[in-house]
Amino acid sequence: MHALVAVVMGSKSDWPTMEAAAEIMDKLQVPYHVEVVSAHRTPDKLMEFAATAADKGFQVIIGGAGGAAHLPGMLASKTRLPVLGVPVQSKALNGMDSLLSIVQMPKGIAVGTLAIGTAGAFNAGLLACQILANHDAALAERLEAFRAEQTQSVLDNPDPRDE
Ligand code: RP5
Repeated sequence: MHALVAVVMGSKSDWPTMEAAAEIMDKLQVPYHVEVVSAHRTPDKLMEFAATAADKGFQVIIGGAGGAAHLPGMLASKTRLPVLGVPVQSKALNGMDSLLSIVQMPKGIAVGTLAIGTAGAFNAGLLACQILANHDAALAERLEAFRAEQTQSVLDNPDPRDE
């Protein structure tokens, strides 16, 4: 099936974080594409990727990067597709640098910024599924089932001392 979501990241080193986005999309059966596209090291590739993403059939782009994390904003500047930004946790500043780089977009070009690290990556995948579910009833059902299962799991395990 054709990939509807593009998951791009600045470096291979971002994959241990970004695979959380793939995890939830696998669970919800949403086809995605994964690729390293660096704003700093491969700027021409970045521009080309973003400029052609909509024509390739992608509907959402997830961009993960750490440090001076220009990737999501630069992607957003060259595509009308919704871009979800994931701040990867950096070693020097624990991801605060990544977060502020991604979240502080000037007015006029939007990036939806998620939390730092794997929770943000997972939620970016989840949010991409929610966006797609507006026009996909079967996916909407799978999303409802995922949420019901999550709720039930919490209700079934109220004692915090249990494993
Ligand atoms: C960013 O620099 C990447 O997104 C990554 O989070 C960070 C470090 O990259 P590597 O030096 O590990 O390739 O561009």
